[in-house]
Amino acid sequence: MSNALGNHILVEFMGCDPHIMNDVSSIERDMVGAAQKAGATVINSTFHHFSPYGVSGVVVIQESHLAIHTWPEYGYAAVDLFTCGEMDAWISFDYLKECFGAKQYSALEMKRGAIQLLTRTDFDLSSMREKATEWRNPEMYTRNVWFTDKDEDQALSLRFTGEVFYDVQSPFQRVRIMESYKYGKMLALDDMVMTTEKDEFHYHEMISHPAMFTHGNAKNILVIGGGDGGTVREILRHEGVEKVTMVEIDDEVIKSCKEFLPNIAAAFDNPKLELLVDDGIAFAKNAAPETYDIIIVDGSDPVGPAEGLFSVSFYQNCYNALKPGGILIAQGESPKFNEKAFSELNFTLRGIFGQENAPVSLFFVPTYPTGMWSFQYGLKDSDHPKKIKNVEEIDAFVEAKGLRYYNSDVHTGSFATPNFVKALLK
Ligand code: SPD
Repeated sequence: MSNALGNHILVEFMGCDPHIMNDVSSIERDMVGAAQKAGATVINSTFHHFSPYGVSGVVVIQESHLAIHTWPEYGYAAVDLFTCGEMDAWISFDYLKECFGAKQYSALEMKRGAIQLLTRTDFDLSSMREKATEWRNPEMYTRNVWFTDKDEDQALSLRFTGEVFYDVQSPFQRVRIMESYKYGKMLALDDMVMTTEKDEFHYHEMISHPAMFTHGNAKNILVIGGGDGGTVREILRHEGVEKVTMVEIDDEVIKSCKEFLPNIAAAFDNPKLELLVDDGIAFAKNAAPETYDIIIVDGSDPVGPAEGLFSVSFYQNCYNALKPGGILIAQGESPKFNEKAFSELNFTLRGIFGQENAPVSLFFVPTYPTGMWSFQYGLKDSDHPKKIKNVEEIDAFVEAKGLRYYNSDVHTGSFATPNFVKALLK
């Protein structure tokens, strides 16, 4: 009989593959695998990714727990293998060493709960038996793997199943399609949620229809970004549209969404669409003056390849490429999450289009940090989108197309500006 309740191995894994150390999904799989390899019964797993670097997680096993904290930038993982009973945690150690590609390692083994120091008091176990039987079923363990989109101070976390359908580092960004429990499959670029199966309609209906109905007769439309295809799908619902040119810089976004998010990437075969895999910033610079009725900038957040989509020169080029009466609409960030980017973009648009010609529309996306998001407009002598004349036409369209977010009330209401937003825009 052992003279201790448990055995604790404190492990230092060094020189590990930094990409693995930053990949919450594969770390969860490896930690659960390490437990199972050693014959443990897994009860549940909880893993979180921290932006930009690091993963923490625990696998609770009937024989105690396995825990990890990683520092990808140092290729380092601190791992605890705490076991009791007959389980040999060194089997888990060997398994993880291989999975993480650790070049160096050290381990400190210590006994926990020295019997000589403890006094035993037995409980009445009869009421606990049913629960204990459940725990013994290894197929029933719960996984808690969390994807977190965050800045330094706040975050949005989605629990995902751990399934990763697509994971490619393109020349521009890491493109992933993962599965979340609540919102279905999700496109993430680097560590930011772009769209999900279950709430994509909020964003895609609101980036498209308010501008289309404000204009009233848009025929030639330019979409910059929007590689998932949701924006062009909505624009092409309008029968009067003659041509949509879409310029997406990253082919991996298009490929991944065509394969795994076909309901969003649903209009790529439409003959009115010209799809260019190219730099949208350069495209706008070279565009012929007064060409487009509407320009839509469906870009990512202002880091990485989308940074230039927030610059003065880019919006000046868009202004030039719009016809008189044309409308620009841009992904405008959040007044509660990226206050600086939100207000700077509005300042830029007011400087180019005029003080009264850069209204902001607010809408709700449950899978973006804070949930409150915006589109920002540049009106080149067009009507103000708040003053809609075609309510019946809008509502008939909404009904016919089965829209789930946009309607004429939402159209007008989205241009109402809360006081704290007004203050940000001063
Ligand atoms: N933080 C998310 C910013 C929105 C980026 N665009 C989403 C693309 C959907 N077509």
